[in-house]
Amino acid sequence: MSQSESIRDALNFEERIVLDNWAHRNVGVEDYRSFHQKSLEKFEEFWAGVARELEWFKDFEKIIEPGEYPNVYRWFVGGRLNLSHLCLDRHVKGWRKNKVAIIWEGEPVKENGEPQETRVLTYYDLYRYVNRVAYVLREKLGLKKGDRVAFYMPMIPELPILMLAAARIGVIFTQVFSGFSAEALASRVSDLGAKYIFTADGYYRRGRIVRTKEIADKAVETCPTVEKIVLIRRLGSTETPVDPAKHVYLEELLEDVKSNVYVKPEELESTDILYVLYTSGTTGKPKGIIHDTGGYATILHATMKWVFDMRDDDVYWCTADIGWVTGHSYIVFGPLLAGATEIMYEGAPDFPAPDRWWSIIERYGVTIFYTSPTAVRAFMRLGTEHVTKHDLSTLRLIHSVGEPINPAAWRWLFELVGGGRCPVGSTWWMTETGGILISHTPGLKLVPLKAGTNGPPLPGIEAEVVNEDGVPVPNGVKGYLIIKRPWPGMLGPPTGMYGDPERYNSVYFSRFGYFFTGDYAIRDNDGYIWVLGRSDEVLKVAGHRIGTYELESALVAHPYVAEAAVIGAPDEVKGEVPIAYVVLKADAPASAKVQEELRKWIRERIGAIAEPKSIFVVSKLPKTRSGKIMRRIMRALAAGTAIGDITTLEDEAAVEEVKAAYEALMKEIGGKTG
Ligand code: 6R9
Repeated sequence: MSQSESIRDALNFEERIVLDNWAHRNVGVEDYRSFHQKSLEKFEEFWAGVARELEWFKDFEKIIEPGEYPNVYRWFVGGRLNLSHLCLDRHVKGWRKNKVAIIWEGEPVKENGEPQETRVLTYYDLYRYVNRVAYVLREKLGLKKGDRVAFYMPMIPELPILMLAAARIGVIFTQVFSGFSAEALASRVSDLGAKYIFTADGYYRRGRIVRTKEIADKAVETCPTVEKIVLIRRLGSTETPVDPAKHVYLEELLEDVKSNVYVKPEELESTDILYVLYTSGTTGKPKGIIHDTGGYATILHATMKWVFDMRDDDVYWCTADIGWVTGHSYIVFGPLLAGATEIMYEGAPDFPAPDRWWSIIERYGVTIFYTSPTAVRAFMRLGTEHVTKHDLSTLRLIHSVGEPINPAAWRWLFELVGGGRCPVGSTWWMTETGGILISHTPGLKLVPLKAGTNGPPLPGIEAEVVNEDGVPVPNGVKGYLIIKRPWPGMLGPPTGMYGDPERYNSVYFSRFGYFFTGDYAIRDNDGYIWVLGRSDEVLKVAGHRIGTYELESALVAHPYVAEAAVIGAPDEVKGEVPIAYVVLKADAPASAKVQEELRKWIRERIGAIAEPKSIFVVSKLPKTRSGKIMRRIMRALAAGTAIGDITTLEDEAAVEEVKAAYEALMKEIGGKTG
């Protein structure tokens, strides 16, 4: 089998477009390879050079050194800096002072279809607002360096403002996605030991109001460390009941704070924690991924240049939610570090009409667009006219993120959205990596674009594809993606994972001795990486990361459920969707309502994004003789591929049952999963 055949095979691609005469191609793959090689040979100097392009209060003395625990590294040791200073003060000292930083658009529209609310914040506006909020945090809420807070915030400008205000005074924050349930919020708040939860009275999503305050109220019942809930008025309504013992409005705290108050940015150590972001793993509760200050700033600075080629006249739009790492890095800190003008949108992509996104691109003249394959596939179903009726000719660069991009989605972005002019990349990275590590680099003008690949590893990044034994596989062969050297932006000191250095090591380093991403990948003869998807029990549902283990734990916590197994099944739009098989307890009521009840339970325990597409009640799960649930078999059934060897199975009848349940559903709905 030729190399390209095996890649096609692995990715199930019928077609791959290789744009050899790409406009952004200045030099060939060979030149990139030697450039990349040099960056690795002079690894420390290379990263030091990138880091020194930022403004440091105090230069670092050491580029990298091992931390207290194995595989934890301290980057730019001795250096002092502050992200709030880099994103704001640095810009307002110069000509960017009155440059637009954020153009925000709320979801609700007027009768004529125009947005009801937009807010335009210049760098100076942001700077003033952040200083006032930082003052409130420090002087009125008594927060100081090293304290922890939680944000449970929707997509309104106060979220980046809170993040920058916390960063300004060295307060560690975690932002919890506003679609998560009270229970998911509570577990993150408790793990971090947050003193306050900041949330909005509510927000708009697809024409409905989501009352985040009510969810936060429920969450704090089990969070003893929380002193108060600080509310941000988004709905503007007076109907939100507040209890002065439990709640305070940020607005009120700001009332008597001078408009020109200045809070000096803390001179933080490069190794100080900026934030903790919780993400799903294969076992146990969500993991608190630590990001440091100096390394994180460096990877973001580098990737804004190399990957996004950010220029001062660009209008940049990343469509993610700030609740996920993409929003942290590429809505808040990355673009603001780069002094960009960016769009921030509150609501659903297709509300009130399927052209909302394309109308936003036209109305603000967006030039750089960062989005996800799931969103593209959802739009593809709605027809092309919603896109073509808008003038998208301002766009010059498009990237996607979150999951592998399929050829049809790539083509749609390239031809329809980008008009055949714009490079369309697929940037690979993870919550754990802090920033993009594998991508085309239009800003370096070094690599020819190849459709559908992630691209070569960025300069200074050493990635490898290995087999079970950690031995590199030949080009064109599927293996596991590992990152062989530490990189700036990696999980930060002191423990990599918040409060759990052992788990940090066992999850990422025990298998290969190097950082294991959890992904399958192929490297081609040009050295480009094609990430194929997760090799473990982590799902990417509509690009959102969800652990099957979290879902299973939630299901077995229900009084009716004895056992549960959750797998990912292929889905045309969302890429993957959870499917659950449950064995009920003997005394559980035999009722068709059980499924509905369990769905509701998942929504309450985790959030609507984790709701299984189907829940099957079976009498037993396929297990090995040692009692391990054979998810491989269940996945094969759901994907319609060969089941393979089942000789290790404890009871073959269980397979038949799972298969029958699945087929019955297929018959009922007539075709694809759903
Ligand atoms: C940024 C983000 C990480 C997982 C990662 C991989 C998948 C992300 C990808 C991609 C193929 C891309 N992934 N980008 N797969 N091509 N361009 O998504 O972080 O939520 O932590 O997920 O997402 O499987 O391991 P996170």
